[in-house]
Amino acid sequence: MNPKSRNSRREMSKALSRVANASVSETLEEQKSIPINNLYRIGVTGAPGAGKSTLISHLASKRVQRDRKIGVIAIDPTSPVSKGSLLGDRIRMETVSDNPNIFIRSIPSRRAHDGLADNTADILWSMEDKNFDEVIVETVGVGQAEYSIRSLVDTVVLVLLPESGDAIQAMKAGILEMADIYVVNKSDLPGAEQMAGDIAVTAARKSGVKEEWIPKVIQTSNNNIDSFRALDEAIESHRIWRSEKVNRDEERRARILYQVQGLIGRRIEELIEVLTDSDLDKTPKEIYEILIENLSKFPK
Ligand SMILES: Nc1nc2c(ncn2[C@@H]2O[C@H](COP(=O)(O)OP(=O)(O)OP(=O)(O)O)[C@@H](O)[C@H]2O)c(=O)[nH]1
Ligand SMILES: [Mg+2]
Repeated sequence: MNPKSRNSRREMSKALSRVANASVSETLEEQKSIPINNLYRIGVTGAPGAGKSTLISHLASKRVQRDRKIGVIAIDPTSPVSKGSLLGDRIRMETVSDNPNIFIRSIPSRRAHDGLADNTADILWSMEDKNFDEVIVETVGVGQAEYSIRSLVDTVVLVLLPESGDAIQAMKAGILEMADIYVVNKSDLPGAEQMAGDIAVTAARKSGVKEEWIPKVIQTSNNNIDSFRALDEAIESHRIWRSEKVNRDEERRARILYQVQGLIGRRIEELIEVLTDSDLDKTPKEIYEILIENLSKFPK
């Protein structure tokens, strides 16, 4: 599929909707080959309002200049009341949405509470054969302790705000060991320089092991478009570093395990939804056995 034509964009959109709305059984039917993992995956995470979407629009326009086709998957919080997704409100990517080599799609987070959607792994899997070179995933703005994105992407970018106490919290939560690139965003606000310095010192100290990646710290601002070039370059160095250092087989196994755990979790949810009142009038052990029996019947 060539994302350049308008028609194929529509088809891509349809294909992704199909995966996004698929039952577990339908999803498994689609997944008949071992994942190839050719798509370079960038995850962008950080607190609500940190400027993730704005940053991604700048980043995507830098990445396409490297002659790559970019997919953007923005996970949108699903309102617990309406079960609908607050689509559109969070996406500040109008400036790049017309670029034929950038494809943007929102995905509702549904049942998940970890900043991803419960089918993110399947959606990324389905993007592998759609002629993209890279995908950028925006997580829901979560508390910083949530770090599931690490399991699914190659490069994790954590977006922080100056003077928000984010840096101190991040250090406490051990998050400085988990991101590859730290962005002090909105660096037009006071305190950015100081914060970037503090993080850089801590990050360098933590990755004392030789050959290990030393996380980069970048300051960006929407008011200074040029600042996103440094982010693009930091991502590129991490991509190259990984291509030499990371064991791809191990990584593929870890990802497929994560994906299958997600599928089993979703399947159990599906089975719970169809339990009847008379099932629920039984003992926990009996209900457990009903669930396990139904789980074992699947797939036919
Ligand atoms: N001062 C300043 N404001 C910014 C900057 N970047 C984004 N903003 C503003 O910050 C607000 C949030 O931006 P978004 O890009 O929607 O942030 P987000 O992290 O995607 O937000 P959620 O997806 O809702 O968690 C908007 O009002 C932006 O205009 C920046 O560099 N400096
Ligand atoms: Mg956003």
